[in-house]
Order: sequence, then structure tokens, then C-alpha cells
Amino acid sequence: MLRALEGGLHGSLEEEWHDKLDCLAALERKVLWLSTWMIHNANHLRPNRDGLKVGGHQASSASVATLMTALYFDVLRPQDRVAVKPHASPVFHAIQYLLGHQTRDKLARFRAFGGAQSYPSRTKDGDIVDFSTGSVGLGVGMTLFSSIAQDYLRLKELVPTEDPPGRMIALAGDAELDEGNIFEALLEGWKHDVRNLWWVIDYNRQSLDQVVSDRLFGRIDTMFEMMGWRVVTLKYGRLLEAAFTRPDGQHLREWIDACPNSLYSALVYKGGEGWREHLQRDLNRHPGIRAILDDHDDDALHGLMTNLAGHDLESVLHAFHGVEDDRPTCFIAYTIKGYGLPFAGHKDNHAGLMNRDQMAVFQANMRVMPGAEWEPFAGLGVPAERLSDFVGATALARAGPRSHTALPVPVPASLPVPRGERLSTQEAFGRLLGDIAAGEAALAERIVTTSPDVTVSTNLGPWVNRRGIFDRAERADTFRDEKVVSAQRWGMSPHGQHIELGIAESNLFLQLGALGLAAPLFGARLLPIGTLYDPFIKRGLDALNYACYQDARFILVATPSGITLAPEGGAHQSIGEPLVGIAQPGLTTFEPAYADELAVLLRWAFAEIQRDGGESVYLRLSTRPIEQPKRQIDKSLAEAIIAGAYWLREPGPGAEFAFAYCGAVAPEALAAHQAVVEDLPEAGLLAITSPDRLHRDWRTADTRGEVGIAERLLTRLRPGAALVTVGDFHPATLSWLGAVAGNAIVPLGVDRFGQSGDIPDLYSAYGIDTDAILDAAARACLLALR
Ligand SMILES: Cc1ncc(C[n+]2csc(CCOP(=O)(O)OP(=O)(O)O)c2C)c(N)n1
Ligand SMILES: [Mg+2]
Repeated sequence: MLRALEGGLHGSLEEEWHDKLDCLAALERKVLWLSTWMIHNANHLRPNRDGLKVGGHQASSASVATLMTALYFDVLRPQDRVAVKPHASPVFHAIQYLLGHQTRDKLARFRAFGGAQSYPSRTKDGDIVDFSTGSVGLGVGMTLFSSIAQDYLRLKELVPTEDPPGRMIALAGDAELDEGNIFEALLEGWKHDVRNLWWVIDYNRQSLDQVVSDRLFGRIDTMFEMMGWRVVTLKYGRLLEAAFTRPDGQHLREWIDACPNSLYSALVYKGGEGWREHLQRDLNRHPGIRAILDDHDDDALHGLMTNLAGHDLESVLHAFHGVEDDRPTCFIAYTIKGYGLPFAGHKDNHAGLMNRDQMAVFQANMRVMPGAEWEPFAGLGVPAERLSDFVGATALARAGPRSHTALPVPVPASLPVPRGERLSTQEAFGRLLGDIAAGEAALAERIVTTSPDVTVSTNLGPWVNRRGIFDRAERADTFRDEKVVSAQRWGMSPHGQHIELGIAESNLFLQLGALGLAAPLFGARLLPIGTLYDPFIKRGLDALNYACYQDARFILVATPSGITLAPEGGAHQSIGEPLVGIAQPGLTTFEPAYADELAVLLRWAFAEIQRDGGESVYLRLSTRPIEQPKRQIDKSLAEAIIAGAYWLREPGPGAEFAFAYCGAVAPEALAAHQAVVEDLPEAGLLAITSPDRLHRDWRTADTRGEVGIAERLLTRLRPGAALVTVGDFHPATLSWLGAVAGNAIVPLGVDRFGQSGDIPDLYSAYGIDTDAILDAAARACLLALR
């Protein structure tokens, strides 16, 4: 009786499994169809107004259709987060369409303005996308740092912990592993004992230009295993596995295992006849192989020889469902680029598009009736209603919006100004954060700092000493325990609020990106602050751009900056970073000169990174101690500091001349101004705190029907008055000011690279000392007379 019941139960489970497989196989087919059709429609059926190729990647999409079908329609839970390889965007959109989260209209406008994006985009495609991708490698790394962010929030119970954590999943192209940021991330992930991380590698052994080297084989799994990952290799599908068990089957396995990637790809392209020719030549002496060849016509033989596990739903499902713990796992899924399409395996297929004739044949094979191309469930072996029910029951279809919201963290009305006769902005920053760390405000609880091995030298010490370093485990501060005197406490625990990274700026920006998306990804707000050396922004520039593109919100404190770093400088000097600050969308850049300005700006930054429509904030600071102004900052001065500029010395009526300075060169500008007012008492001195904000305001003022801030300030001078700008950065940062109100301008700054020296020598060599400023003033006045 019990046996019979068990048998019945087993039977019904089996039926359920087969029903599920049927549904998933039908969806896999539809996903492949819709993704290729979407690209075909964009390239061949939509009017083309500019003669440019539209593109889209049919081969890259086909490669990943099975893996993504399995994930999205069976494996993923709402809390899981996915970075999809950029060139699988059509597959991603097709799946979202079937899930009811994407419109037909947007599919029809794939790659058109306002349509589904060429590469999945959080900001342009909206709620459906967890992580944007596009620059290969970065989306993959981003999942790792999101896993650290998730641990940070869960271990501090800033998010509910009843539900299991989400898995951070990257669907990576195999060539993404060529990007250095992957290795930087892997090592950092090992140090942080990352969890709940899956990297699914679409191992089609093709990149854009070529078939990848065979020698790579065996390196990838070793590398992941070295970093403590589990490696699950999905190599052969069930058809091939069955063939291997036939008499002499092991020779077939050995043959494929030994087959160079290029030959395998070429034969995939050639099809059944090609396979037969090679197998006959190499293995005909084995009767078992001859039997296999006899049993398969060309089509069947091609089906058998291309039956890789990455295209075998059952193998893929078993692999995904087989992982039940939180150990980071790399799935190496063997696939074929262009699987099921006429250019499958061809080395030049990356940008390949089916032509109209090929598409017509493909459409007939897919049993899609003309006119039914966009129908979600038509032309499949499973009835449309059954598929619709199946999809409707998936975890992702039933879940609400993917993006969370989180209440803002209150920001105090002001931050106390660090006191001192002479201070650098870097010193002031350390003290400001130290004061916040000592307080009880909610703000302090939500700040998380991170730095690529420059925590101490960027003056995060006071913060870290009070708030500790984050680690999944408690780790002792051995120097302290051994009573070795040190200014730095270095104890680690889940309570710590500083994430210490190794020296890899790309990792810093990915970590800031992940922490800066804590609210939408995990439902709790963090206020991330990252510190690094200003010149090394360029080291991680693409990752910074990537974080900004996703609208991640963070504060970047770059210090020390420019040639003002002086003796320590040389190769550590930065020149172009303020221009990066101007040109980077999603990032507002400031370069204050004084501690009181910084206090205003840091407070503003905490609010700005939480504002709807706000931006991340980059503060470019200096290590140069300079004399501080004795003043109280009132409301209107604070507003001007945030807006980007104010008159430190007001110009007289109809002034013929002014200096404008930014940042650490304030003392030289003040001295030059003092010298000039002896002859030109009306001369003004403009303090610029943000070339970036001023520039943006200038560009948009007339469209807003307003007089811009820079124009309002500069029209205090007489028309055509002379202007000298100076800063420890490329002169182009401020030279545009001449165009605002038609001033005769001489822009000073640094446009060459790298020398050690003290400030007097360097400022003189690069032409930003007081003498150079005065000299420029004379030239500007001559220009104004022309
Ligand atoms: C940083 C960066 N460099 C170059 C490119 C151009 N590019 C796009 S896809 C690609 C090759 C991708 O190969 P793979 O990751 O194996 O994906 P597949 O198309 O094979 O699925 C290249 C070089 C890019 N998108 N990003
Ligand atoms: Mg590839």
C-alpha cells in the first residue's frame, strides 16, 4: 500500500518535472525567437534614417538563451540580483516581455530612442534591470561587491533577515574574464569571504574577433578554485553523455575533449557532413563509433555533436538547483555562439545578422506564422494557456517591483567647522568625519567608508578609530593586543563601518557603486564615502563611470590633489581630474579651499546623494595647510559656496580686473590680489568652489530663462574687463569663464606632468605662483585693451 502510494507520488513528481521541462523548452525556443526577431526587426524592418547599422547580437544571444531561460523562469527568486552580459540584452528583454514586465512596443523599438536598450540599463530600462552592463567585466565584478554590500546590511540588521539572502548572479561572457577588473575583484572577494555569489560563464570559447586559445582550458577552474569557489562544469548534454556510454563511446568523448576550439567551432558551422568526415577519418577503426555514425543522419549527428550542456535545459537546471549553500560558485557552461542559427560557430559571427532569406527559413523552422512574430506563446508545442499559467506562476512574475525604496537619513542643519589657524582641506575632512563618528546622530550609523589601502593617508583614521573595520568575522587588532603603540585601531567585526580594500581603484568604484545602490537593491539607505588619491581616479575611471551610469550615490573624497602634493608628488600629481569631474554625468565636483567651505559642502553632499534626481559628489581636497579666513558663514554665503563661487574680495563698481582662483592656490591668489589693489583698488577676487556646477549652470541658464551664476558674478566687472583664472589643475577647467561675459582671460594651471619639489619651486615651474599670477594679470589687462 505504502509502496504503491510512493510509486504514485514518484510518478506524479516525474510528470510535474516533465511538464515543467516542456514549458521551459517552449519558452527557451520563444526566447531565442524573440531575441533574434527583435534584432532583425531593428535592422531590416524599421525605417533607417541615417544609413547606420543598428546591430544587436544574434549569436551572443543564442549562446545564452538556455541558461537565461532556466534562471528567469525557474531558478531566480525575487531577492536574487543579476548582471546580464551586455550582448544578451535582446534575450533579457524577450524574457521580461514574456514575464509581463516589458512592452511589445519597446521590443519593436530595440536600440531606438526610448526603446529597449542595446545593453541592459538600470537608468534607461528601469525597474527590470538590477545591474547595468555594457563595459565588459564590470557587471561581473559588480555582483561581487553587491554581495559584500548585502552582507554589510544583513550583519548589521539594517534590512530584514528572515528571508534568505539574495544570490548575486553574473551571466558572463567567457571573454569578460580577460578584463583585469575580474581578477582584482576575485582576490578582494576572497579576502572578504564573499558569499551568495554565482558567476555563470557562457563558455562559447569565442570573443569578438576570435576563437579563444585552447590553452586557457583548465586555467579558469583552477583560478576560481584557488579563490575558494566551487566550480561546476557543464560540458556535455544528455545526448552526448548517452552516446559516451555506448560501446567505444569513450573514444568519442576523448575526440571531443581533444578537439581544438577552432576546429570544433568550424565543424559546428559546417554541420553534419563536416562532423562525419572528421569522425570517419579519425575514429573509423572503432566499430562502436561506426555504429553511432550509422545511427545518425547528418542532422541528427550535428544535433548530437553540438549537444553541449549549456544548451541542455535538464543539465542546466540540475546544476543550478544542485547548489544549496552560500559558497561562491562558478558555473562553466559550455555553449555554442549562435546556437541554432545559420552562423553558429563561425568565428566572425559576433556582429553577424541573419539576412532576410535566412530569417524566413528560421521563422518557418520556429513555426511562427507571419503576423504572429510578437505573439508571446504562439507556435510552440505547449498550449498558450498552459504557458501563460506557467509563466504567471514563476517567482519573478508574481513578485512586485524589483526596486526597493528607503526612507532618507536625516542630515543635521550644519556640521561644526574644524577650528585652526592653518588647516588643509584633507585635515578638515578627517576631523569632520571624526566628529560625526563621535556623535550619536542617525547619520553616523549609515555612513560607510571604503578605501583602496589609503585609509590612513587620506585621513580616514579618526573615523575608523571610532567606528571600526567591517568584517564578516571578529578579528583582533594584534598590535593593540600586544600593546604596541599605534595611532590606528584596526579591530574588525561585523559592526565595523569601514570596508578596507586592497590597492585596486576599480574595486573601490565598484564597491561604492554597490553600496550606493543599497536603497534600490536591498531596501536600506547607506551613505558611502570612498577615499583615494586624486590621480588614481583614472585607474578606476571606467568603474566610476559605470557606478554613476547606474545612478549609484556616494561621496568621493580625492586627496591629495595636484602638484600641491609637492615633495611627495611627481608621478602622484593629478592634472585632468577636475575636467573628469566636469565631464562625468551623475557626479558633482567641488574643490574647496577652506575648512568652513568643506563643512558646508560635506553636509550638502549627504543630502544631495539622497535626493530624488540628485547625484554623487566628488570632493577634490589638498594636503596643503593654509591660513583660514576668520568668518561666520551665513545662509547666503553657504548657498554661494554650494552654487560654485562667491566674491572673496568684492570688486568695486565698474572694476577693470579680477582674479578667479579655485582650491589650494588661494594664498597665491590672495597675495596677487593684494599686490594689484595697490594700483587697481576696484579689482575683485573670485573664490570658485565648483567649476563643475558653475559650468553647468552657465550652459543651462538661458534655457531656464535666467541669468547664470557666473554671469551674475562677472557682470559686476566692467564689460570686457580682464580676468585671470588659476588653479592646481588643467587650465581648461576654468578658461571657459572668459566666454561667460566676454572677459579678456588668461587661464593659468598645470598642463605638464610630474616633478617633485616644494610648493614655491613647483608653483613657479608650472606658472601658478604669485609672480606668475601677477604676470598673467598684466597680460590680461593688455588683452582687455585690444
Ligand atoms: C570594456 C569593453 N571593451 C570592449 C568591448 C567590445 N566588445 C563587446 S563584446 C566583446 C567580446 C565579448 O565576448 P564574450 O564575453 O565571450 O561574449 P560572447 O559575445 O561570446 O557571448 C567585445 C570585445 C566592450 N563592450 N567593453
Ligand atoms: Mg564568448
